[in-house]
Amino acid sequence: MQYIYLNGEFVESDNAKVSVFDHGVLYGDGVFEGIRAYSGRVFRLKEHIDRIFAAAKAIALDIPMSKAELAEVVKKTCAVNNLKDCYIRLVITRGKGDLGLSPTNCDKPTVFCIAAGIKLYTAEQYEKGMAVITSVQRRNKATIVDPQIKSLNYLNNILAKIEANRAGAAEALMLNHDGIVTECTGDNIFIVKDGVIYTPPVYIGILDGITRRTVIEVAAKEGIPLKESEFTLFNVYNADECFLTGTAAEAIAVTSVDGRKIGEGVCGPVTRKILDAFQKAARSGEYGDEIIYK
Ligand code: PXG
Repeated sequence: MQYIYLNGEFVESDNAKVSVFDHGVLYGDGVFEGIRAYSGRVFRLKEHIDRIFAAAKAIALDIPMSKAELAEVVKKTCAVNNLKDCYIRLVITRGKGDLGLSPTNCDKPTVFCIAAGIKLYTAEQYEKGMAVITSVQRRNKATIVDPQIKSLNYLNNILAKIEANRAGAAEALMLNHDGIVTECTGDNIFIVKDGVIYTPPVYIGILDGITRRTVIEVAAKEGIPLKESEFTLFNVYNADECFLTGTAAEAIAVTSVDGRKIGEGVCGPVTRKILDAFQKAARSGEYGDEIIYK
């Protein structure tokens, strides 16, 4: 039996229901986090909690509990389900209201948390890497809905993902309105050229990914130079290596973009090193918030 945290209690998944009047459903009005636990520890929990509080602040949503209480919800959801390695989805919506856009009639936010088994990529998938296409969908401008807000409104990215699916590619790369590379639909992007790793800066309109932050730290520890700088598709096509990072994928090689082979067309040595170092760090407990199991 899977138990879901929903507004203060744990309920069986079949009974975990939100109202059709919830503004999360009606308008995509809310925020979420995708988190992972490794060996009974929630990876970078404090950063995920800080990020969801920052996103909520940006959309003027008051989370009805403290950061410590919300962190406890995440850990308890894992513990109640006896999950040690899992994927965690934490969602906070504006709550139940009426049919108008205005949230004034939404009395209290809906808070739920799901912990579920995670589908891992195989060693072969990591080795072979994946094909990516560039989407015609531009990434949201930071002046419209800032991509730093991990909001429930992901249509922009979903349209790009549909395009990737139709093209038989695993992911879609998105550009900003100036044609600068931003990120993929649910992952940040890195390229490697002449031994240097490059990744777009947050200000061009991307999610400040927690895996991305970890990769930046890991690269420093491994002595691999890394620069946050703007680049175009030209730089991606002509990179020696390209990889994506995200909570689900960790770090996975991109071996072709828009039909152009990247480097040797396999997971390159820098990507390999980053992935190994990332997985070691994630499982070391160094960044993990321990879950107490009863
Ligand atoms: N960019 C975007 C647009 C994302 O949504 C990332 C980058 C990577 O961020 P993190 O913090 O995970 O390194 C994301 C993350 C899901 C799901 O279930 C979505 C994400 C992560 C995990 C699961 O859809 N988005």
